[in-house]
Amino acid sequence: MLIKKAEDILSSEITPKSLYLNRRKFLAGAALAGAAAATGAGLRELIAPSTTVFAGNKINGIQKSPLSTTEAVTPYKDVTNYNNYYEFSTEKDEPAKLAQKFRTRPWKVKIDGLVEKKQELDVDAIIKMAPPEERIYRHRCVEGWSIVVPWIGFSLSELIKRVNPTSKATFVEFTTIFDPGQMPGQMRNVLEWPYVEGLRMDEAMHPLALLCFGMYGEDLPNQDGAPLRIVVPWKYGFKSAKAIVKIHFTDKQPLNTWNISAPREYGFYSNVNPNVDHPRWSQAKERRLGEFLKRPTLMFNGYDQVASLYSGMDLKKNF
Ligand SMILES: Nc1nc2c(c(=O)[nH]1)N[C@H]1C(S)=C(S)[C@@H](COP(=O)(O)O)O[C@H]1N2
Ligand SMILES: [Mo]
Repeated sequence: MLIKKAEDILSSEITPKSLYLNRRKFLAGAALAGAAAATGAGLRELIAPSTTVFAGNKINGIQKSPLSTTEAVTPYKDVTNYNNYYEFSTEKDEPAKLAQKFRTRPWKVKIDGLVEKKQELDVDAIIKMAPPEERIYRHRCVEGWSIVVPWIGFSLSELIKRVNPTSKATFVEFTTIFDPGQMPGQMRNVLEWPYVEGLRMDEAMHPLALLCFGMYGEDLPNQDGAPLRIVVPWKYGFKSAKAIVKIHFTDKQPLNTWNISAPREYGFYSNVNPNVDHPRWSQAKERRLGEFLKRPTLMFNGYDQVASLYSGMDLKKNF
């Protein structure tokens, strides 16, 4: 699982293997355990919120983000059983089953291109870079359905600012793992593999752009993009690449997978826009999973705070 479970801390750090620890660490551990016993609080609750601790598969110490919507959260079973994940299947009810045994550890993410600190990072090191937040976002698929999800992660900018892109880097490209042995969809040519997505640097640095590793208080389920994905709530869902293994900084606009597959239908920007129809259907309305009546789709999916990123741009041309 992600990082450490409370059980692991108890067994390997406080009791038997405490001998391996230096004295200070041992005393700190003993003090914690003592305080836990004294107050009747679980050890988990006493661990500082800045420490990400996954107890069982629950994520503790999560901060609630002010960037969350107050709309009703979509039921977990809908969000985890209705997925677009073409590496596994083009059917939305199949990734839940087909991704079950997908291996999400060990997992490395390569940082390269126009960046000072080129490196390969372990996903668990990435997760520990900044305190986890719960961000409840609307998510609108280009196909006309939407969900509201309590994602867990932190702003993508937290990672980007730690790796120092050079001043030439104007775009960021995200690449999904290529592993046809584990991902049956990659044995077929339904899309060009691996799945690639990209953002302009200012979009990637916007605080709403989320580097995501959990949801509903738990690890990200495999079908939702474990162990690490991007979530860009003001753009159509396909911009939010799952299971990423590479973050590449570049001075050229990345060719994103859906744009390669059908350039007239899927652009690079793909901002949610009720005024620009998909060539084959209207984008004016959406159906929230679990609801019967359609609701109007909002410009930028309701995230008006990103509008200034596109001032002066023709969003009909740059769809
Ligand atoms: N690697 C990868 N990422 C992907 C996709 C995909 O097929 N492969 N589908 C995209 C689309 S079209 C949508 S709508 C969202 C769905 O995310 P969810 O299943 O967590 O709701 O993932 C996006 N990210
Ligand atoms: Mo989508």
